[in-house]
Amino acid sequence: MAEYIPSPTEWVREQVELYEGSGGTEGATLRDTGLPVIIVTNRGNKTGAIRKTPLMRVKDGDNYVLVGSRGGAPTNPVWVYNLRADGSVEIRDQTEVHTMRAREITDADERAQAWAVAVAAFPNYEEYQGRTSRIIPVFVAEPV
Ligand code: F42
Repeated sequence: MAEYIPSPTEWVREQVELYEGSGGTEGATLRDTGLPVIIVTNRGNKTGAIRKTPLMRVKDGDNYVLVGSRGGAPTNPVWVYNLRADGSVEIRDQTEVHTMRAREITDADERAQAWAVAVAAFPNYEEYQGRTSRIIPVFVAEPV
């Protein structure tokens, strides 16, 4: 079985530990916002190791929209490269775990629609896009 490598970022690592450790009954929101968070589990494209990334929960029908905002940082989060290489993911949404396939949205209309759903769920995404000159990558995870 592949090794699990926790995030090097302390608050992120702690959220994953609380969320996964409680089976999804604790740690499922972003700090004091009360807004729901999911945990995306996937493989690192260089290490092959298991990676777990908390993201805001953006539900679009049966799908989840994954936004590589990283707070508007100048570079993409590393998980974006992992998902571009291999879109197989497990998504934990509180106590439910779904096996899904993530693909990056490249079509402009599809991206605009998904972006609107994302901003409705987490308005800060708009501000994050304003902070960076990169186009924030957007993925959709669909049930397999
Ligand atoms: N980040 C977002 O981008 N969007 C969100 O909606 C979001 C919400 C959120 C909510 C709660 C929370 O606790 C965190 C949240 N974050 C959100 C932050 C998110 O969880 C990530 O921490 C952030 O996006 C940064 O992702 P990252 O993949 O760049 O993580 C870094 C810190 C990291 O783990 N780096 C590893 C390291 O060791 O430096 C590398 C991990 C990795 O995948 N390595 C690959 C491998 O093969 O294993 C190599 C990949 C390569 O190409 O180099």
